[in-house]
Amino acid sequence: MVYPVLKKGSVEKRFKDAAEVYASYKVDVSKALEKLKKVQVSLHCWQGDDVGGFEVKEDKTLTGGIMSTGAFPGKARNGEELRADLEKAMSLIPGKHRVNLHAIYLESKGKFVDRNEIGPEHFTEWVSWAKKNGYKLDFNPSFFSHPKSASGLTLSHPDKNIRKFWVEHGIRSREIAADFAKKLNSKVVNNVWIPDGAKDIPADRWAPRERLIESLDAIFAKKVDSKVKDAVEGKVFGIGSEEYVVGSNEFYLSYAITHNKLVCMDMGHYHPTEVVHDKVSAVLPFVPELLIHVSRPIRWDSDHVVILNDDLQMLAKEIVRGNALDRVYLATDFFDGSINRIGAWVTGVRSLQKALLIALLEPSDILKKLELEGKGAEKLAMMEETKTLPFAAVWDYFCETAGVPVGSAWLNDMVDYEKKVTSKRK
Ligand code: RNT
Ligand code: ZN
Repeated sequence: MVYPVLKKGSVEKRFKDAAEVYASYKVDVSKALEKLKKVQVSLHCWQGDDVGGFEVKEDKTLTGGIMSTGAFPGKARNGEELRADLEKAMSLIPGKHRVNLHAIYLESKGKFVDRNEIGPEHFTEWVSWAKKNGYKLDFNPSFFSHPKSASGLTLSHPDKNIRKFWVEHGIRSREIAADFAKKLNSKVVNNVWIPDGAKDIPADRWAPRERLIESLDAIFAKKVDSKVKDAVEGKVFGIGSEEYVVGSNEFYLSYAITHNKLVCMDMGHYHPTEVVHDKVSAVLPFVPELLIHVSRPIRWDSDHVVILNDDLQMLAKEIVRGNALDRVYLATDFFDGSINRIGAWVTGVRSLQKALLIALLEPSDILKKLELEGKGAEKLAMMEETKTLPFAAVWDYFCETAGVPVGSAWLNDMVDYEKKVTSKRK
C-alpha cells in the first residue's frame, strides 16, 4: 500500500486556521514550536537489535530480568548496520536528537574485550558518526548478559572480586561518557541500571544494599568532566527479581538526593497503577535534574513501543506545566523485536513529540486560574475541550517545516528501506 502524501500547501493552510483557534485561548503556537524544536530526545540504540550488542562472543542471550520478544527479520548485526538504521529513523523524526548507547555496543575489531577492559577506543566509530551527523551521544554501562551477572547480582554481589569487576566496568563507562562529552562538546547522560535482586524472600535485604552503596561510591569517586551527568535507575521488580530489587526506587531516590545524582525514572518500573507523571514535581525539587526512560509497560515492564496514550500525555504536561523541559532528559527505552524496528523507533519518538506539542499548546494559564478560583466544572470542561483542539495541524506543520514526511507518509520510507535494506539481512 502507498501511504497518503498530502498536497503541497494544504499543511500550511490548516496550520494557519489552527493557530487562530489556539490564539483565541491565548496560546502562541510559534512559541510552542520553538520550544518543541529544542527538545532533544535520546534515541536508544538497543531497539535496533533487540538489546544484543556487538561483543565478540558466542552467547548473546539477553539476561538481567529484561526481555525482547519477537523475531522480525532484519535486525542490525553490526555497528555499520545499526548506524544506518538509526540514520534512517532520524530522517523520519523532526528535529535534531541524541543517540543513547550501551556499553555492549562497543566495536573491538573482532577481538573479545571484556566489560572491565572497555575504553573510548572502542567507540571511535560511534563518535565520528555522531560528529558527522550532528548527533550527541549518551551512555549506559551494561550490567547484564554476562557470565559474571549470571547469579543475578553485580554491584551488590557478596564476592568482592565480582563486585570489583563491575565497579571497574562502571568507572570505565564513565570515562567513555567523559570522552564523548569532550569530543562532541556536549552533556552526556551516563545511566546506571543493574539487575540485582532476588526471586524469593531474601534472608538479608540489608547487606546487598550496603554493598551497592559502596560500589556506587567507588564508581563515582573520580571527578570527571562536569558535562557527564550520572543517573541511577531503580525498579520495582524484574523477571527473576520479583521479591527483592537491591536498587529499588526508594534506594536510588535516596542515593541520588544525597549524592547529587540524577534520578532515572522508567515508566515501566513502578506498580501497574502508579504513574510517573505525578513524580516529576515531587522529585525534581530535590535533585539537580531528572532522566525519564520513556517506555510503555503492559501488565509488567514489557517495554512496548511508546504511543500517544494518557500516560505519555500526562508526563509531557507535567514537565511543560512545571517549565522543566531544560531539567528533564527524555530517553526512549523500549524493545519490541516483533515489528519493523525502524518503525518502532519512529513511532515512539514521534508519539513523544506529539505529547510534548499537545502539552506546549495547552492553555495552562487558564486552567491554573480556574483551579485557583475554585471553578472546578469549568476547569474540567476546559481540560476536556482542549483535548480536541486542532493540534494535528500544528504537528503536520512542524514535520513539514522540519523537512520530514507529514502524517503516515513516513511509512512509505520505512517500507522502502525494509524492502531494499533490512529484509536482505539473513
Ligand atoms: C531495565 C531498564 C534499563 C534497560 C536498558 C537496556 O529494566 O529499563 O534501562 O531497559 O538499560
Ligand atoms: Zn529503563
